[in-house]
Amino acid sequence: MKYYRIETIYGLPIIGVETKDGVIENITSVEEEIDDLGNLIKLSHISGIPLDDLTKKILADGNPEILSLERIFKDSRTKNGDYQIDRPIDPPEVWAAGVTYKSSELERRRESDTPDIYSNIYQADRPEVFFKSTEDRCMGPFEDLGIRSDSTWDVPEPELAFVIFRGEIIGYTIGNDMSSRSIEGENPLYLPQAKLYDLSCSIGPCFVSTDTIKDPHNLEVTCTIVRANKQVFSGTTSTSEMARTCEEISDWLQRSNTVPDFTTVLTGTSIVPSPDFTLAEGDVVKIEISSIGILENTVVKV
Ligand code: DO4
Ligand code: MG
Repeated sequence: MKYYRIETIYGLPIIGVETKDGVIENITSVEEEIDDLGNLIKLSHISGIPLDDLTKKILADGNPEILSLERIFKDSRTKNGDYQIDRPIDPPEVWAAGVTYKSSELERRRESDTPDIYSNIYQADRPEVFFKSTEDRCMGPFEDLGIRSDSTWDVPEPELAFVIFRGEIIGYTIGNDMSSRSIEGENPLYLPQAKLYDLSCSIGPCFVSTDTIKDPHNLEVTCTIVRANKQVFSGTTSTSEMARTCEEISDWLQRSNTVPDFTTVLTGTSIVPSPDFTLAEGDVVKIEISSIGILENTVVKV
């Protein structure tokens, strides 16, 4: 099932569950204490009932309010109206894996004076895992995303993301690992500055449980960038091209490193715009992953 976190015009948070294409059932209208996805996930953990089964039971036992996803998206895009979509969860930490796809390795070799480090890590047992974002730098759907004022070459990185609870992967969302290629290309030791700055990450639009996505390694990923109403970039890939599994990344991340519940992990990109492309203020970046949805953000300078 797909879980959306929505804020109503009265400032009340609700959890909407997409039970049919475009149809949202408001689970909070049935159980008012379930106004946060974290509460529902904790309840599922305590009761031992799988998340989607518990959700179906709660919805079937009540009379949930029905909402339209199209309407919620329209309100959120215009930042006007009764419903504003939020990040599906508040991640206390966001981590990311890198060079998990061949194309990422090749593109980074091209931009770097030390290309071998990328080939080495692509082949090594230990993956590249880096700290990507804090909760306050991680944005939600339809919010602004940043490009650094001291960077000259900037790209979005469309990535499948997974969410960890009690050490286990419990579901998936979409992540945008915004990156400065000029800063990373100058020296790989600048990676934290290329990756972590104001508005440098987004997740959403929803959370999909592992009960629903049983195989995360066969999802289609598409990224489009629209500038002044004209599409200026489009790329497609599949998570089947990923050289590592989500479980493997999660295992390496958590070796001698306890991560808090709802830590979110981006799994790497394989869609890289050509070297003559850089993001500009006002660009709209849309990332679509099959079985999840579309994460849309607008670019601003920070
Ligand atoms: O090594 C730099 C970062 C790689 C990355 O973010 C990716 O491959 O997605
Ligand atoms: Mg990345």
